[in-house]
Amino acid sequence: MPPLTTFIQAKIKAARRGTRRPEDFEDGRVPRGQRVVDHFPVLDLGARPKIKAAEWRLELSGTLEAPLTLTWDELLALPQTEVIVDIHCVTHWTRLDVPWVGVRLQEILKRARPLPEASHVVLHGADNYTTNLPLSDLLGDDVLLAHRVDGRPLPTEHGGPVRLLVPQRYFWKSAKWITGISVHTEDQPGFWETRGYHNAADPWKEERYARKY
Ligand SMILES: Nc1nc2c(c(=O)[nH]1)N[C@H]1C(S)=C(S)[C@@H](COP(=O)(O)O)O[C@H]1N2
Ligand SMILES: [Mo]
Repeated sequence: MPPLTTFIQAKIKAARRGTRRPEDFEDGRVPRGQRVVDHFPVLDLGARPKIKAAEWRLELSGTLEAPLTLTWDELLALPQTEVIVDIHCVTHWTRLDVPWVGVRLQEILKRARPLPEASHVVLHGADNYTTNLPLSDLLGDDVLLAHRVDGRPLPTEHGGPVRLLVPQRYFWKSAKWITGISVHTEDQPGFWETRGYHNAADPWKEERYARKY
């Protein structure tokens, strides 16, 4: 990988080549600095682990009263939720009205019972990717362990069989191939957060990078 500054600058330059449709931001629907795309870009570290649904496990560990491991069958047996949400990537693309199906993370957390001092989580992908969020960011009704998108099973390149979906944050917070959620009493910056990305990642505040590039 080239030095990070070069890498981020190249991404920003590429994104600026795109154009925005005025009608998308006039109604306040698209955050500043984003442009709407009609396709579904694939972005990751390149490993793309192939996980069979029957072999997928999600381990909830850390500051919990009832740590647990969830299987695919257990996930499907929980109440299923559909959300239609816009997703915003820090590399400046936005996809509108993306339909997802999955289980609300609050359902799982309810079972694992975070202890009173639990405040932050680290999301772990099977490719060793990590990203961090405050526990409170995961309690929204639109935060899913998603296993379907666009009316079909979540494809491997988008994090299938199961990924996290956190629509209220830039998309790097939505860990693909999710296999672990560790709950902590302190914040622990993840892969991109230790490499210059903003810790909080709210697209409506343009929290892209920890410093200006
Ligand atoms: N496990 C894992 N999750 C990941 C990543 C990754 O490299 N590994 N990349 C993140 C980034 S930077 C983005 S923009 C989105 C891209 O998701 P997509 O490929 O489905 O568009 O996944 C996020 N989740
Ligand atoms: Mo990203």
